[in-house]
Amino acid sequence: MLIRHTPEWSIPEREATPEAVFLSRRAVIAAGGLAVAGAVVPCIAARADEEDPTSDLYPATRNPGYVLNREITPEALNLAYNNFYEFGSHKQVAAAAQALRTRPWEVSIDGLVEAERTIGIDELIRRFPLEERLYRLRCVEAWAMAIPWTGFPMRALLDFARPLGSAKYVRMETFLDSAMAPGQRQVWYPWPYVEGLAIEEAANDLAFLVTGAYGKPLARQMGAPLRLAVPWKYGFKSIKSIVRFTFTEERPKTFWETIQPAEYGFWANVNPEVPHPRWSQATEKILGTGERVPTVIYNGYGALVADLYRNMGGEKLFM
Ligand SMILES: Nc1nc2c(c(=O)[nH]1)N[C@H]1C(S)=C(S)[C@@H](COP(=O)(O)O)O[C@H]1N2
Ligand SMILES: [Mo]
Repeated sequence: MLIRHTPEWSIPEREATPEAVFLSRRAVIAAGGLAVAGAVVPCIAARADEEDPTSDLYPATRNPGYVLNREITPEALNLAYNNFYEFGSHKQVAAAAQALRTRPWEVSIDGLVEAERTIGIDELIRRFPLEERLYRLRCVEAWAMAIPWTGFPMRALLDFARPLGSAKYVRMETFLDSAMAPGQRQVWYPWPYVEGLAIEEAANDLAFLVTGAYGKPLARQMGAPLRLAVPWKYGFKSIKSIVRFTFTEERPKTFWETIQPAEYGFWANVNPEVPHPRWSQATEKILGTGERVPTVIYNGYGALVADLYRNMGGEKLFM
């Protein structure tokens, strides 16, 4: 029998649980109780940094083409509030995620490509010039952050992968290791986490493969050593800890689409006018500020991406 599982973000009282707990902790920090963030969070970051064989690449030069009209989310907040179901279906996964072993780490490129191959993460990262970009992140749960990512355009990976003309999509997969990631022992989830993009989306300037954030190698809880950032789409499209890129003719079935097809589609472009079946997407909470602001179509990136979807009537572009 298929167990119908409800994702954590669909629990109606979600506003009242982990986030409220977190934000009240923030209030403590703001009031001078720095011991909490000071003692715990930077240690987590420092550990990831020390062990990383690519630390010499950071900080990378900021690309001035990507600017924000909101403040960067404080790093400590970003390190302590994550969605990474491999380490738990709640936001406080940072400590558990330190079990993620990020070396050795191999990335496979397969499917409809000129030549399938596997490449070590350090060789992969060093192939491409890294740059910093300031991007928004809008979770489907209606909270938002703004993050200084470091990485390289996904188009550079496409050039390296040399997909065949018949490839229409790129499917991405997260690691699978339930000994390391306790969430993967929750067998009702369709592990490994899978996401996908149309080739044209992956080739868009905005699609970014992330190797770092806040001027250093990516923290484990943020999806080290390699994740996606597609800021015009809901956050669940931005898959973490990628081990595989597969080029396909058929549209891949994603993790959340497999779990709840009526609520989480393939395209998942941000749109304030298309509510989630169980809550509005009209506004979003900017984490760390207490502010709630109107959501913008394509999360404000329409000038760069709206053309991708011009002739796609009939597709559910916004779920
Ligand atoms: N492998 C994997 N990738 C994932 C997730 C996940 O649970 N597992 N969560 C997604 C969701 S819902 C969001 S909002 C973002 C959160 O990224 P952050 O924790 O760095 O803010 O990662 C996305 N990528
Ligand atoms: Mo999300």
